[in-house]
Amino acid sequence: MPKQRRRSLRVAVFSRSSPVCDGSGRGGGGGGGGGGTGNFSSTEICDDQAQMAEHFSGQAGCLSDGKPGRGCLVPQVTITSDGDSREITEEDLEEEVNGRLRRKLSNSSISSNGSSTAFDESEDDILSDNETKSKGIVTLEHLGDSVDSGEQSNAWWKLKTIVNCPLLTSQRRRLSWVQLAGHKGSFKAGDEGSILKKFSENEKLCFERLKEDALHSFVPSYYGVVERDGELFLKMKDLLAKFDLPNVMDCKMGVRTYLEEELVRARVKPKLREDLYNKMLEVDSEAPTEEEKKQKAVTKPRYMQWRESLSSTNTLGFRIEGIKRGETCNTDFKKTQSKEDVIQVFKDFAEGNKNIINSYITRLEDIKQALKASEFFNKHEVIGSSLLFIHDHTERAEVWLIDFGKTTPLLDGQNLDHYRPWEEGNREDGYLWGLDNLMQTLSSLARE
Ligand code: I3P
Repeated sequence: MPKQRRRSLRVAVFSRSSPVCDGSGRGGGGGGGGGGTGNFSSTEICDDQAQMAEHFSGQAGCLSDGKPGRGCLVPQVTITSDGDSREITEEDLEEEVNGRLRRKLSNSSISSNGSSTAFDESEDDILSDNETKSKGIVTLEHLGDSVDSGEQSNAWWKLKTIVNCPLLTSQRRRLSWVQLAGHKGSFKAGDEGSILKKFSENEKLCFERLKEDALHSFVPSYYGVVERDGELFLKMKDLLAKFDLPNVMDCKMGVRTYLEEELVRARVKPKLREDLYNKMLEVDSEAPTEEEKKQKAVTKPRYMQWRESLSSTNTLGFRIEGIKRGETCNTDFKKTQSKEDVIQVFKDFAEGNKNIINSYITRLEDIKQALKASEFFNKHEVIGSSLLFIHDHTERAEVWLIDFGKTTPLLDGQNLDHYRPWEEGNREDGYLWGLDNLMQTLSSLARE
């Protein structure tokens, strides 16, 4: 590859100020939530590397009981033509990736197996660089001709503004995107029937492992790493491609949404985030503690825990992140916590259609069986991963497992049962407990 091109690839992949790379998340949120700094006050910081290594090796250390919560997600629209993409081989990756990526990649794999030695980085560097962030997304097929009014339809307006020339349906399908949840600018349109997701070494490894796993028919098909416009992407199946104006829901699974590593790092090298503090304030001006108000900042785990307690993550083991119905996106579920509220949201989403609800239940039963049989699932801490519900007016209904950017392997010989309550050090994620609750939610709807 010519030198010039190599250089631009590096810059594009790693530059935080790149127009594609600089998205750092979503907007602010709804209300409620408690104060309290949890375990992130300076007095509880473990600043000893050996202590941190102990945490990483799975031996319980400082226990965290901070308060969680939710912020709000802002739909993002990314419109790109398929452009000039090409497949990237392992050789290319080796060749292209200079010291910095090597450092990042090794951090990912080392930290994920619990023996990181990269102590010099702050909490946000764990699986959180732009190239490693991963979130639930939704792509939309068709825009329709009407323009909704109000804030939520802003994205559609932008989309329609850009797509103002006559297009074939297939082209429109490829160009029509909305991201319900996740980091800004994480996705691009791929070839027909595929999407490109910003490269994450961790997620790439998960997709590779999942290819041979019992779960493989419940995760989007993975087509490898591609380079587009100087950036690396994971190419995968567009799950919405075969639906007709689908309704889509993203449910983030598990009783927590941060890795144990993130907690440890927050203690070793806490990083105060003003953006997260502001998101917290938007939801509940009373949520920050006096100290946080003085600092005008919170640590990420504190924010994540607060967000989890505000939603149903802690109480049900899953939470609704966003819904697209018709042409309207709703990401304001930060305070949807009670079982009753969650049931109501599902009911609205499925428009009370029992066929759709029953199809979802059947699919979830299959997923549960596959999860139980899955070696991958048995040996990974599954954090921040979502179940994507999709149906359309034909009553076709599917559920898919997505988002493995923060799914990390356990140490050799370790495994999780995904039911046991989480205690720091046991790496349990409560995924199956959440799935059971989700299935009960749908079953109660089916019985209504
Ligand atoms: C975001 C959400 C994401 C998290 C992101 C948060 O909050 O918890 O899961 O990204 O962290 O800001 P919200 O949903 O309230 O907007 P990761 O899962 O990748 O850690 P970030 O701001 O560091 O991207």
